[in-house]
Amino acid sequence: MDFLILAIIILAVVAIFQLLKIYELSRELRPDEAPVITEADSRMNARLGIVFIIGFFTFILWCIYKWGDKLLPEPASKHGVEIDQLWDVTMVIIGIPFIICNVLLFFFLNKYRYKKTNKADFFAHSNKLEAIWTVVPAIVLSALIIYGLRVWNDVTDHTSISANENPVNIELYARQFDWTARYAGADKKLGDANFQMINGSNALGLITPEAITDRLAEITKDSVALRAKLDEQVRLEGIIFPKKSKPVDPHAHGAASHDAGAEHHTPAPNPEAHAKEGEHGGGHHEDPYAWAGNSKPVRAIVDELERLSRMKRSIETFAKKRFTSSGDDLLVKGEFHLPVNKAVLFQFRAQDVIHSAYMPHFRVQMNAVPGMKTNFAFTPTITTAQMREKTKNPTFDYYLLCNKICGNAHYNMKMVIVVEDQASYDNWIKEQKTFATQMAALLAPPAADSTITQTLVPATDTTMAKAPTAKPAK
Ligand SMILES: [Cu+2]
Repeated sequence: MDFLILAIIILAVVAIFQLLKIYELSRELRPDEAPVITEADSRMNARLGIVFIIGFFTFILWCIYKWGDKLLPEPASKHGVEIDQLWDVTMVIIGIPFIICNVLLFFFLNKYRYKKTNKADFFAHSNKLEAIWTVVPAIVLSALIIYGLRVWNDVTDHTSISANENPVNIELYARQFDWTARYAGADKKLGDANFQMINGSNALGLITPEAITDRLAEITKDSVALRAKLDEQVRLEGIIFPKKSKPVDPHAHGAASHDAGAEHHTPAPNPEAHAKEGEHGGGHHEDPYAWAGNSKPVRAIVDELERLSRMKRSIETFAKKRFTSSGDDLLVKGEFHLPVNKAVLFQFRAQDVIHSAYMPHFRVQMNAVPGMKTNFAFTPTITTAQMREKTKNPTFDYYLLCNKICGNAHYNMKMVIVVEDQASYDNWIKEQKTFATQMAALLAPPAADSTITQTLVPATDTTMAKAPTAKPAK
């Protein structure tokens, strides 16, 4: 079969080669019919070129006339005016040469089109011309870039705003696929957060004493469940577990471990696990889990237990340090409010992938990147009500959108922004709930079920360091 296919391919190649040869031979027999461009063809092309460029510029002018002022309403923030000016100046400065160059291009296309009487001029080089068309654009573009950088520095200079204007502090937290707005609470500061704190009752990973207790209890609970799973797996696979070593807490050197100082970072699976000897090898093995042999399930559980253990230690470490509690911060979803004519300092964070906070009416866009904080400050100048009048659109709303394709429900990642006077804003903010109250409500146990609370907060936490108690199956 393979041979047949090979033979067919070879024959096909030979056939194509032969056909090409016949074609070449036959061409020599035909009279020479090389295409000749006539003066009429050339005139036609030149005139079509002129029709094209007139049509092109007419279309652009029509678009500007029709939609030029309808893409976005007037900028609703202080710096938005500057951004729009920068845009206009840039468009004029690059637009004029664009029009001149294209008009000339098509004009010369017509003027110097092919005519029998025309004779080409030989013109090799001119230093003067080279200098002019290098220096002039260099100066113009430098001016444009310096202007742009000045506007950008102005827009992103948050230090002066923080120092002088006592801004409203808001964090916009992005995750697939929604936004949460967090307002600085009574202490006027956005409290601390850490991704390791993220769980079902704390989507933003905020740090408060209660959240730390809750998270540690959760980790303990997860570890207990994993220990049980490990015991079961060890029993199923008939693995003999070394009696004296601590399998899942490699950082507890010295305390109970026999092989203090051994390297734990290189888990080279050892099929000849010293499990046969029934006790730990005494330090000459680099793999602390050699007893697990090649068992992938056991190693996976042990890895997960270690990860939880690391996370627990890390949380305990920052819990001991001084932190700004986020308990008083207000968490808002769906819609958030801003007072008009007051500086707002935004902080952006993301949980999973890069998102981008886009508030087009305020001419704001800033990436929200996992693992770092980004900032943007602006002062809204037109209330939602005023903008509804200006646009003659009674349903007009400002929006916060996600402007990075961040996943399949990206399109739905938005929040309404309401800009209003200070009094209305103050009333609204009074109604918002703090993170502490929201978390307490989430964690409140159902009245009848008291056992859950008991397992949530165990009295002691020795479970993570204890070795599995299972005996070998045989
Ligand atoms: Cu997004």
